[in-house]
Amino acid sequence: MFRRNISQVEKKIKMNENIAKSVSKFLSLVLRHSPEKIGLKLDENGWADVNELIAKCTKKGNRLDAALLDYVVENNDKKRFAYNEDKTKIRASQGHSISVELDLAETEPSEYLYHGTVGKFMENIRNEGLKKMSRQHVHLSKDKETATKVGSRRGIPQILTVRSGEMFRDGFKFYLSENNVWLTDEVPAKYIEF
Ligand code: HQG
Repeated sequence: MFRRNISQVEKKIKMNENIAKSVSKFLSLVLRHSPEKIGLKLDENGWADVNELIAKCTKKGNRLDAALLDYVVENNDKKRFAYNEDKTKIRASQGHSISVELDLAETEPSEYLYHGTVGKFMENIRNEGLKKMSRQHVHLSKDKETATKVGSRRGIPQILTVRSGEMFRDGFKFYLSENNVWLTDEVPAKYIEF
């Protein structure tokens, strides 16, 4: 009896995790790439009005309320989303393909940062370095473990070491997103250890 209750609780937790994951995916879509999918407008700094977001997601069949949004913001594995101070607005902390001004302060990086990618991109990266591709920045990780996870999204991960300290001394700018992802405009191949 007791064991059955535990397994029901476990099932419920799993169900809630799945819901939170699908909300996170949907929020990534509308807050980073395609707000127009639900008729949402972001301001120039990437902020969406919380009430408008909830209403428009729900209207499009992705049921959302303030409590679920709070849960996702709080428990998201990468803390992808953040509220403003009075919680009337929300935005993605990084990863945009649409042009937004995140107003991040320039930050001095550690001597090395890491980038996780996959084999099929290596030849291009050797030739032309790391490019933003469809996003607003090149994304770098502070440790190899995180970079490995990033690379694994696409296949067998290949980890590149970026000489970020040297880049910074040479005048390249670095930014740290609110959820601790390092961002820069490009990484020329000469700063990459393959
Ligand atoms: C590759 C996730 C050919 C690059 C992650 C990557 C991250 C090149 C892909 C965030 C290239 C772009 C971003 C070049 C770079 N030629 N390929 N010159 N330069 N590439 O998804 O860094 O879970 O835009 O190696 O955790 O993989 O969504 O960038 O494989 O933080 O929150 O082109 O997305 O975060 O892919 O990932 P992406 P990324 P979330």
